[in-house]
Amino acid sequence: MADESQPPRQTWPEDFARRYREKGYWAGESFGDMLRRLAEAHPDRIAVVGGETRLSYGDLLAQAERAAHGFLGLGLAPGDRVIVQIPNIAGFFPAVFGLFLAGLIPVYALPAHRQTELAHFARRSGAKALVVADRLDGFDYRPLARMVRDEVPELRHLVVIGQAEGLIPFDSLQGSGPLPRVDASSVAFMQISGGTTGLSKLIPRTHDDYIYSFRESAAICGLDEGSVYLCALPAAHNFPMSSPGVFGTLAAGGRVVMSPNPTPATAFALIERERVTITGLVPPLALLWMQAAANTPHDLSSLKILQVGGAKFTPEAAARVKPALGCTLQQVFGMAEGLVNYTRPDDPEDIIVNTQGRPISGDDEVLILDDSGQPVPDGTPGHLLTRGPYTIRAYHNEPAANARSFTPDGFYRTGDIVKRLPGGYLSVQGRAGDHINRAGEKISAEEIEDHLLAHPAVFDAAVVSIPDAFLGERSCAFIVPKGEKPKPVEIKAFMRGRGLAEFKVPDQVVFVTEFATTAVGKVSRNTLRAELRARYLEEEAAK
Ligand code: OOB
Repeated sequence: MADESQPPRQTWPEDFARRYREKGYWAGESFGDMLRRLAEAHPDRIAVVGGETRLSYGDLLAQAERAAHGFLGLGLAPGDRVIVQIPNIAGFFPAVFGLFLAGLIPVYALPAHRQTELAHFARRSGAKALVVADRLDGFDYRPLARMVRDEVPELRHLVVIGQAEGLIPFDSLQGSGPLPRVDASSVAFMQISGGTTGLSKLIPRTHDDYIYSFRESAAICGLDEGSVYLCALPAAHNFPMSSPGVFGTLAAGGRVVMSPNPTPATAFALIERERVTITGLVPPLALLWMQAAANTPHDLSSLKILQVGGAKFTPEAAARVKPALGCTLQQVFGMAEGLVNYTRPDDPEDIIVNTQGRPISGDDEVLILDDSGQPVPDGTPGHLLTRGPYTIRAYHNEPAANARSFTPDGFYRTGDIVKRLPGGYLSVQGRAGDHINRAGEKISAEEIEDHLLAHPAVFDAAVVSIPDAFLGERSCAFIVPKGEKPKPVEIKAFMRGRGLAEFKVPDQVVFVTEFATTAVGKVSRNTLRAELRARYLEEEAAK
């Protein structure tokens, strides 16, 4: 039985760790030490802009140190986990660097997550505290925080950035004196996996491995002190966090601008005002931006690189980025578990438009295998497996999932089907697992089916992805009712009532009288999902 009270551990075998250190990938610097170094080098330079708040590197360190003392003053001890659910505001940084400096381990939730997800993260991580911002877009995070604590009482401390209303105000955290020494080889934080099966898993990332990934990403993107990164996607997601994202920008001494939402109206004004040079989007947002750029009053000429990733960007759309926005496209194919691929800014147009890039590191090992586990020749699609200096070797406390997701010699089975092109560039062809990639948000079919089965009128349910012109994929729930059909809106309302992130509510509900069975009994869930999907698409095409 997994012991949730234990802190997460670094999972590379010692010989690999030694090699990654010898090669200089793992530099032995913690997040806290990185911030101390940056603040010393340029204390007055602006590091973070969010709303009307502008924090210099010096301000950021001072606020983070105060917070670190305050967190420890609550009775938290180095190694304890703290769930962080903070939207794109300047306050994200003093909070997470405060945790890093105290040796506490942030567990990053997305602003879209609700009670069911947060309670799951709290249980799985053994978290003792939760940090939220008071409100966002009319949603109040304080009652949500209280509900999660009622469900998981071990989550003792609820800290609020903004109006605390009886909870612990973030601004009240303070103290002084020495802070603990934090080992760079230890786990710095945990991120949430998109999850191909069941509930989200926790991904432990070390200071060493993560800092390597964003330092190198910043170099690939040519970031320097003049770079201004617009964080338009939720900062807690791996792409805007580290590819090179907010941390890569800070590591390069640049400036991070937090956009409260990714709409062209909000983002274009910020690009103009702050002279933004680089940003990252998921494909549907890139389409929206290209459309909006045609008649915007805003000056977008400072933007040099638009990164697009999280889901497949079609070559047709990719070819339009430069004409529409006047900047270079960078395709980004990555995963929170580690491996990130980029097209390079000086790659030929053909590579930029038609591939999802190549790995960050010369020590990223990439295997592309057929169904029987044999390597396929270049140009042939196969299963992508990977191992390397910033790809995890195990999820936190998930023995069964680890046995499925990692080979005995430590390769991560990504679930993606790719082909390798000359130069080591990868082209993503599809996916082997059953999740829905809805505009970059990953939804596990199994997780949604389990919730649907809890509805009293549902006899059986299968959730599949359906191609969608805007979202890339949308979710469709096929339901066999017990008797009378409930209304699709009722099913959706029921799912919302389950305390799930809104993006997990099925986009479409289709009732069927039964699911196919074979002579030997029920077909596998994967086959069933594939059949339902194929039949649906055939019927749509015939309309
Ligand atoms: C990023 O991370 P996750 O963990 O939300 O999702 C990873 C999965 C990949 O395994 C792949 O299935 C899909 O998202 N994906 C793409 C893609 N980028 C990610 N599929 C096709 N084309 C792409 N360009 O999504 C993520 C993490 C870091 C950087 C960028 C994306």
